[in-house]
Amino acid sequence: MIIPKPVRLNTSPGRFVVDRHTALTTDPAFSEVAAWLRAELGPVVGGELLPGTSSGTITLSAREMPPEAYRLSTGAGGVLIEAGDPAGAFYGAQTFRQLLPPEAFRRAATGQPLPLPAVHIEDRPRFAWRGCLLDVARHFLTKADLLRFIDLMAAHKLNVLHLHLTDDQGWRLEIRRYPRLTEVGAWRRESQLGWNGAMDGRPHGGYYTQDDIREIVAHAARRHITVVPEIDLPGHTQAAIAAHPELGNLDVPLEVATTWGVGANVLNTEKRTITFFQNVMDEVLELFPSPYISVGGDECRKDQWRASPAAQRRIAELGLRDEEELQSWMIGRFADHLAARGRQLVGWDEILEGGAPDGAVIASWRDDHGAVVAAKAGHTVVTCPNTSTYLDYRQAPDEDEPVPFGTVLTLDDVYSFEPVPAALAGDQAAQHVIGSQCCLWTELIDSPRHLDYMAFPRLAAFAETVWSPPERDPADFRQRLNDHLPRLAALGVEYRPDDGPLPW
Ligand code: TNX
Repeated sequence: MIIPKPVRLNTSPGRFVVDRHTALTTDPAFSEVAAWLRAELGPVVGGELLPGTSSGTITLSAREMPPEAYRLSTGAGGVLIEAGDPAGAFYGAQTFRQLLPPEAFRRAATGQPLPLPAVHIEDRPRFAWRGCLLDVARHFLTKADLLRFIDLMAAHKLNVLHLHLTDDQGWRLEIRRYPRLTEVGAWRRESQLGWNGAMDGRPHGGYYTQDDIREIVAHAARRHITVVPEIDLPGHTQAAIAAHPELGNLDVPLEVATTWGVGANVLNTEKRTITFFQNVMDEVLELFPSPYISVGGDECRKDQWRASPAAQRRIAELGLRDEEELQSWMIGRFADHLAARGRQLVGWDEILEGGAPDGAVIASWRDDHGAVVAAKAGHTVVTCPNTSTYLDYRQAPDEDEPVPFGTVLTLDDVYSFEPVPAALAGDQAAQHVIGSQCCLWTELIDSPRHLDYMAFPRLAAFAETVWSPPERDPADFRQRLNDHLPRLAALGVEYRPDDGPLPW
């Protein structure tokens, strides 16, 4: 039936039918949820789901309940969704939609009545951070495709979109103060076909205007998704340096990167470079209301700093031990800047290496070590170990899968992921793990179709690891997935079939 699996679900005899006469009544607190439900279901059943109390009514009702929790009762008398906040009501509405036949997910105006079984469901999420990282830097995703992806996340009750906006191969966010970041940084000549492959011969680029971002953030907010922007630094910055050579360490001009891997080009540690990025951050903060802002901090190669007299002078002047501490000092400047504006810095686990600033949220991707160290040091932690959550890795060791990248990560691997590291089991520090995210890096994912194929159905399995209670039953999940795949198909998602790859 439902994915992610609800905490409690009881079925009883009887059913209800949503049709063009069905009414929808809401507590004023949930009027946005009601509007969403009307927009999704109205066209399918050929009605408007107007307020009223006809024989068949869907009711959204406010109760004292924990954040994001809901109760859903359906039966001959109608549908009752109870929640304590709009997020809970929204999740109740999402579950309600999954009780309907898959046709409920279509865009066609079939006008057909939609039956649903009688159930009683009580549900609430296990974790507060149920995320998905999307890399729009390596390959740009248009606004329309991004809005659609947000809808798909919401259908799986995910609530954080970690948007990786900048990298060596592209800068995807308009910054009014520094237009060259997108004029130059958003475009590249061509890129590698595979990891070490030939060039594809296709120029690539694109960026979001600030108006686009406002629309994306508002669309996500209506679906109870927080967009956490990432401006990755001091590594992964070649596109920015291509646009503004004064940010780099070399005197030679650079172009936006056209190859994959961990680049050698990193920001210099001049005061004006830090000011530059603080100014960038100020525009980011205006656009993204998220309490969390990521400055990346991953995979920063230190060779250029080792070779740079200016960086070495900076180390001496600050009394630092080495380049790791220099990176920490730099990250610290952004932590302070964000904290003074009421936001919390997010960084990858590498920022622990030279000491992470107090209050930093650690996104731990390499293995559990960083997560364990960070949690024990009192940091808030989001886990996303690549070996369990990287959906850019292929789903089977099959030559018909798309050009391989990383290791193999099957649907079962994702389903069996436990967000709290085993080394923290039973430890007080486990409380610092606020959730997890799956990650879609897009070096080799160059189209929305390819993104669908890599994301689904594994994202559905991931959603269950962060929403549902920790017990897992793979056979039960497979059965529910059989109900779920037709929903994805009705939504037009080109998911990977369970019995083998589509040939790519
Ligand atoms: C590592 S995860 C990266 C990304 C790559 C990814 C590919 C992380 C913080 N850095 O830059 O895209 O691997 O799977």
